[in-house]
Order: sequence, then C-alpha cells, then structure tokens
Amino acid sequence: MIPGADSAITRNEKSLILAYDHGLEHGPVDFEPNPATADPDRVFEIGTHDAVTAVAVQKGIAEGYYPSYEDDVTLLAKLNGTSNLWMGEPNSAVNWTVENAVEVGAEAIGFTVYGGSNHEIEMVEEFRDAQEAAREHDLGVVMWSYPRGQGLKNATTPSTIAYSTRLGLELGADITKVKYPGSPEAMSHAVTQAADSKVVMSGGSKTDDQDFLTTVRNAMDAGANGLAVGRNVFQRDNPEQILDGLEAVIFEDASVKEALDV
Ligand code: FBP
Repeated sequence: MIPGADSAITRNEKSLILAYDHGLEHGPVDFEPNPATADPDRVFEIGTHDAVTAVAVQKGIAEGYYPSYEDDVTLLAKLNGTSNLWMGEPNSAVNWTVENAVEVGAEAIGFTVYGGSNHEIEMVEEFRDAQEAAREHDLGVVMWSYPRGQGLKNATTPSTIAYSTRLGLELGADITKVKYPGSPEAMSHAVTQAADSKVVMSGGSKTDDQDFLTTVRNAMDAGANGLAVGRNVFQRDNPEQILDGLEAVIFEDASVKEALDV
C-alpha cells in the first residue's frame, strides 16, 4: 500500500479537494464571476461543506484565515506556485516549507510538477525534498502533475495524462491531480498507470452543471478517486449547490440525473 494513501484528506479513499490558489496562479480575474470569493473567508466557508475533504491554499491565505476554520476544514498546503505574470518556461516557486505548513495546521501538502518543462529537473528535486519532509511529518502528498513547456504540443493527450499519473506514482505522491484526458477510456488508462496511488481530476474552467457533473461521473467510472476543483465550484452563484451534486457523484455513486436533482 502507498504510504499515506488513505490519509486525512480522503473519505473512503475518495477526495474532493477545493483548490483556492487561483489568486496567485491566475490573478484576481478568477474572482470576477463571483466577486465575494476574492475574500478567503467566503471560500473557507464553502470549504466547510461536508463534501470537501480538504481546502488547498497558499501560505499567506493559510496563515491569515485558516485559524478560524481549523475545526471544520482540513488544510492542504500548496507549497509551490507562480503568478501568471511570469512569462518564462513553466516553473513554480517554492513558497513555504513543510515545517511551516505543519505549524499552520496542514495535514497534506500539494506540489506542482511541470513534467516536460525545461525546469523539470529542479522541480522534481524540490518535490523530493517536500515529499520526504511530508513523510517525516505524516502528511499526505498531492502532486499537481501538469506536463507543459516549450517541447510539449498538447498537454492533455491520453498518453501525456497517463505519463502524468505515472510520474506521481514514481516520485512518491499519494494522490496525483491531472487534467481530464477527454474520454473515460483515456482516464481509465491513466488510472491504471498510477497503480495503487490515487488519481483525482482537475476541475478546469467553469462549465454548466450537466457537462461538469457528467465529466466527473465519467472520471469516477474510469476509476478516479475524486476531484480537485476550484473555478467550477467557487465561480458559481451557488457553490454549495454544486457541492451537493458532487458529493452525490463522488461519495454516493449517484448518476448525473440524481446529482442534478439533489
Ligand atoms: P480549477 O479547478 O479551477 O481548474 O483549479 C485547479 C488548479 O490546478 C488550481 O489549483 C490552479 O490554480 C489552477 O488549476 C492552475 O491552472 P492552470 O492549468 O492554468 O495552470
């Protein structure tokens, strides 16, 4: 069994991670559809929904806001991240240490690796340090495995996504978060390559309820262990309502129709 595979951030081996690092990765533009979500308190409130197994944030958001939610929310410390202002080859600054994340209350770490980037070697070496420190502190390890860079023409082909999940297994992630590769068959292949480690689907830009829940249903049927989602939840007018539907699909094996009706 993968160490930490059933960790604080899973329920019955399934995860619904609410990602809220967009203010760094994309900037304030991501809060425009639902301006209240510029306030981290609003998103931590959303994160108290029963469906959410962890909220993933950067250091400043965790330090400033997590203390008010530590009884109701499991913290996933997103250790690296870079703004959209950076125009170079994909890379990600390591913004906090595992030791500091533990002090703030984290029960898992998240780390982006851009396989295929000219910076892949240093990113993987940074991941190694974080992964080993996480093991020492008994934290779950989630890899945002997003191949990209000048040599990569299409980052979401089935073979690239299967390679992404395999990178997570090979490098010691408990859970690897990947973009949906476009079909249940391709997702199934990617899940197989992760062997006993877990795979969660990345939410992506906002789509309508039917399309989004259908993609999540397909990913679950293909063997995925859940979802790590940001915009498809917090950009909605009613984030709690889509979380009700996601809870039904991910944890209760509901159909899309059933999930739309909850
Ligand atoms: P979404 O569900 O909104 O796609 O969020 C998932 C996520 O991985 C975030 O954690 C991160 O901020 C963002 O996507 C990165 O997106 P990009 O693919 O543009 O780098």
